[in-house]
Amino acid sequence: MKTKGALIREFNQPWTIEEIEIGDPKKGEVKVQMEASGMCHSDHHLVTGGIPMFGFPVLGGHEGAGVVIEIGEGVEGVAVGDHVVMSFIPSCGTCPSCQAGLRNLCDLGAGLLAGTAISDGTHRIHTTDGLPVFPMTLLGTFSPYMVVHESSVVPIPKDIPFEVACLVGCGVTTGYGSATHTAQVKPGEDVAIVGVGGVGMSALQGAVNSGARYVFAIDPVEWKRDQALKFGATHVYEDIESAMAGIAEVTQGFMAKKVIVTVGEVHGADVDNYMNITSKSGTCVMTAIGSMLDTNVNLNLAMLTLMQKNLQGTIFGGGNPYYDIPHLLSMYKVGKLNLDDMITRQYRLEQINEGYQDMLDGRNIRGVIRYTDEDR
Ligand code: CXF
Ligand code: ZN
Repeated sequence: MKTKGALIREFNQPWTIEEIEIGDPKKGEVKVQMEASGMCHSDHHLVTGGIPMFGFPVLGGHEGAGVVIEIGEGVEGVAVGDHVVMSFIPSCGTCPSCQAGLRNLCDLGAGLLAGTAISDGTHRIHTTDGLPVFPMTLLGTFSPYMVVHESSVVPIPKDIPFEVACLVGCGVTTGYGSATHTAQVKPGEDVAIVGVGGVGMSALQGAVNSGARYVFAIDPVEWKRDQALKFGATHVYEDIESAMAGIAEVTQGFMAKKVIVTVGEVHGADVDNYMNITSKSGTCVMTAIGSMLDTNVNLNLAMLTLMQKNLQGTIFGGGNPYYDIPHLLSMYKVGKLNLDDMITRQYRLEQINEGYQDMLDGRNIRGVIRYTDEDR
C-alpha cells in the first residue's frame, strides 16, 4: 500500500514527509494502523549520525501505538482489531537471552539498526521510486501504517488512549525500569536523576514509587525542574556543579545511593561528574545513549575501586516488553503512574520538525504525533 512517512535522507537535514510503499505482512508479521507515536531523542541521534542506521533513507519512529488491521501467516500472539504498543526491542521468547529472562536483550535486537525485516531479511518499505527504506529499530512509527514482526508488538487494553499508550514503547518503560529494575531503588534510598525529559521523568516516578527518601532532579531547563517537583522530586538543581554541592549538603556528604543518567545525549567526558554524585557502594545507571564514536570516558578509576561504586548500563530499563508494557499501563489506569502530564504537546506528522525543535529547545517532556485521517 501507499502511505506517508517521515524520512531522513542524509545526516543533519530536516525530516521530510514523503510517500512510501509498504509491503503486505509476510509470515509472522502484522500490519498496524498507527494512532500515535512518541518523539524520542534517539530518533534525533539518527539525524546527527550519533547512532547511524545501516543505510538511507531512514523511516524514523520507535515509540508507537495503534490497531492491528491485517495479520500474516502463522501470527498467533495478536489478532485483527487488537490494540498494540510497539516495543523498540523485539522479544522472541526463545533465544538464549530471552530464555535466561533477559527479554530486553533478545538476540533479534542485533538487527535494530539494520532496516531489514525479522521474518526474511528483506526490506518491507520502499520509496515510490523503488529504493529500500530503513525503518528505525525494526519499526518506523513515523508513518500512519506499518508492517512489523509480531515480536515487536504487545497487545494492550482497549481503554488506554493511544497517545498515552505509545509512551511505554520506549521512554516510560526505559526510565521507570532504570529506577525499579536496573537501579533497584529501595525504600529510603536517595536517588539523583540527571536530565528530566520523558525518560528522566519516568525514572523519577519509578524512584518515587519505590519509596526513595530524597529525589534530586538535575536539568538546565527551569520549566522542567518545576515539572520534576510536581512529579515528586524533593530537590532540583540546574547543573551538575550545583547538584554536587546541594546533594552533599542534604545527604551530609554521603551523596546519592542511586544515580540515573537520562540526559538527551551522554558524553564520556561527563561520566566522572555522574560518579561523583554517586555514594560509596552506590550505582550510577547509564540510561542515556551517546555517539557510537564516543569511546573515551573520564573516570577516576581509583575512586571507583576505593569507594566500591558501580557503573551500570541499561537498555529498555532492563524490562520485559510483554510484562512491563501492560503492567505500566495498568499502573496508569489505577492512578499510580502519571502519563497524562508527560505529554506536553501533540503534533500532526507534518509538524515533526517543529516537534523535534521543541524537544531540542527544552519545551517538551514528551511530544507525541497523533495520527488523524488527514495524515493517512
Ligand atoms: C534506542 C537505543 C539505540 C538504538 C535506537 C533506539 N533506544 C531508545 O530510544
Ligand atoms: Zn526511544
